Amino acid sequence: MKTALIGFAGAGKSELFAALAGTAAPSGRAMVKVPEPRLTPLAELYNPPKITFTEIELLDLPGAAGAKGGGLGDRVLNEVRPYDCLLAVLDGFSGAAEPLDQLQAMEADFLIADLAVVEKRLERIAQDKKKTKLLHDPEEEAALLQAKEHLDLERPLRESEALLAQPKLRGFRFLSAKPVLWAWNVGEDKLADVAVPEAGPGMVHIAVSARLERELAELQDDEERRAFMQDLGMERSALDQVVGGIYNLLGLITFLTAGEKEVRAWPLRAGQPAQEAAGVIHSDIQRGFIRAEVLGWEDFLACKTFKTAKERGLLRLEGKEYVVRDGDIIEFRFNV
Ligand SMILES: Nc1nc2c(ncn2[C@@H]2O[C@H](COP(=O)(O)OP(=O)(O)O)[C@@H](O)[C@H]2O)c(=O)[nH]1
Ligand SMILES: [Mg+2]
Repeated sequence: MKTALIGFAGAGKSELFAALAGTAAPSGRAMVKVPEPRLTPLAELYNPPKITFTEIELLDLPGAAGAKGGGLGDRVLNEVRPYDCLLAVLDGFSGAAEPLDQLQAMEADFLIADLAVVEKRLERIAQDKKKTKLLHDPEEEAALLQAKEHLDLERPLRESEALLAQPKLRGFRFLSAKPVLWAWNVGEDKLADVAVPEAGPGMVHIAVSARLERELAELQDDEERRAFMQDLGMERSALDQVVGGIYNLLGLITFLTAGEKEVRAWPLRAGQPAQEAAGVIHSDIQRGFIRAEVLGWEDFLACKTFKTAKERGLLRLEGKEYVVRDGDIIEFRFNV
């Protein structure tokens, strides 16, 4: 869940970063708590000393990152390469450049950078082939040629499920293969009536005002924040939209654990079985998995306590193949 901000200079990346990370965070890198309102009733029930949220690692490259009108630059592109997801900020407030032009310029930079990687590798393969057949991996070469064909058509790799699933391509960490959350940073007065494009394969669009969000993040009081949002007609905070977008793009759901010591939210890829969920907590729990005691979120809300849930037969015993659902409260039984 490592996410990097990207965009041309002055697009509002640092402003948005400050809004998401909380203004107290030093600029550059931050762990951002994923809002999880379902932890509140669980915390009220158990009153534990520890309430733990899932966190997203957020990177805002310091310094001049990409000149307006120019490209993003190799330094920026290389630094975001290890990240799972890109939060691409488009300047829609200053009027300096059309946000759609910025989006297309960034897409072009991703494609050109990926093509350069593919071509360099293919050249290397051609050289190796001349020297000795032993070094040659025909599957890798075929995969690279397919990727090249796709990129030559000016299509980002994230649009091809087959290429994304190709194990021989994974190690290259292609930029155009990364899921992108496009944040249209519009002027504070236009927030209410801006329309962003529909989501596409591997991409989601949100409208934010980084400036307003930063001011919002500075308010300590929840009530004050709610009033501020209501006054401005803001339905969801940038944090909620960004987190929602990232979870969407990465195909993540949340499961919960609850007890006297800690209540906690955990991320899991949708469709994963209980034994994988156990592994998110600890490899010992995964290895020694016996069964999972599961209470669905709606059932918890209806029962209020685990005792009542048990009496009503809603506390389920599930095996390792059980596919975890969003909001499941799980207690794992295991032996080590
Ligand atoms: N009016 C307005 N100004 C903004 C907004 N977002 C950023 N800015 C300003 O634009 C300038 C560049 O923003 P910054 O976050 O530093 O851009 P970065 O280069 O992408 O990190 C700063 O002076 C910000 O205060 C916005 O939503 N509205
Ligand atoms: Mg900046």
